[in-house]
Amino acid sequence: MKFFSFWRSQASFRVRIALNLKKLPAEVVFVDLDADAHHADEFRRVNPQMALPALVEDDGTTLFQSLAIIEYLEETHPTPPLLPADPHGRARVRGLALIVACEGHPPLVPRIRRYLDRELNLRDTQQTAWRRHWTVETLAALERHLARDKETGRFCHGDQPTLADICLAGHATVADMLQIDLKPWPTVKRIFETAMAMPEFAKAHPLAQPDTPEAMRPKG
Ligand SMILES: N[C@@H](CCC(=O)N[C@@H](CS)C(=O)NCC(=O)O)C(=O)O
Repeated sequence: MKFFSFWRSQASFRVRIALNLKKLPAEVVFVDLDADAHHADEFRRVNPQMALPALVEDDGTTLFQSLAIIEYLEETHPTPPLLPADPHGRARVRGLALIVACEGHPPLVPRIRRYLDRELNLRDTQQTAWRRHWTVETLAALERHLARDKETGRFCHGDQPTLADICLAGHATVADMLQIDLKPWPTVKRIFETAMAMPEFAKAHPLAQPDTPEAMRPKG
């Protein structure tokens, strides 16, 4: 498998975690979003949407959209499961995941930021306020669900990581990078810390990738 990824990409981070949890090796192809490599013909042929991640199987089957890729990995490599066995549980886990992937993440992606910058002429402070606003909204929505529901365990749904934890970890990492303290959302904070203590999550962290710029790597 070839996995097209960028260190800072939250959606790539999700697939990295799923690949690690399922112990699936993949050859990583680094696509530098900062250098606009996702707009080059070479990558456009892989994903005409020009967004990361993408996964290409050895037979050439090409997958795009992180949640679709993870669901494909779940169906082709069911162990360990990233979705619960019961329909209600699956719907809850997908619902939590979609709070992040469909609501929280889209306002933060580079093409939206580029539009705010170039078309709407928003200054840096306004753009930071935008990013913080949507990040906090999503943290609050997750917390309200997780703190209320009896299904919440060590992880978002019971005591094993699921697709919901993969998405929560990505979003909480973005919050961390925006220097948002997670204290007001204690359930999110606890689950984030539990997840990141697992090597499968920690190794997938944006600051621990081969293409992470040296200056961004944690010191010491
Ligand atoms: N919903 C998509 C998001 C894809 C996406 O927007 N990826 C970002 C990186 S996290 C990207 O490649 N953006 C390029 C751009 O916005 O120009 C998924 O989950 O895969």
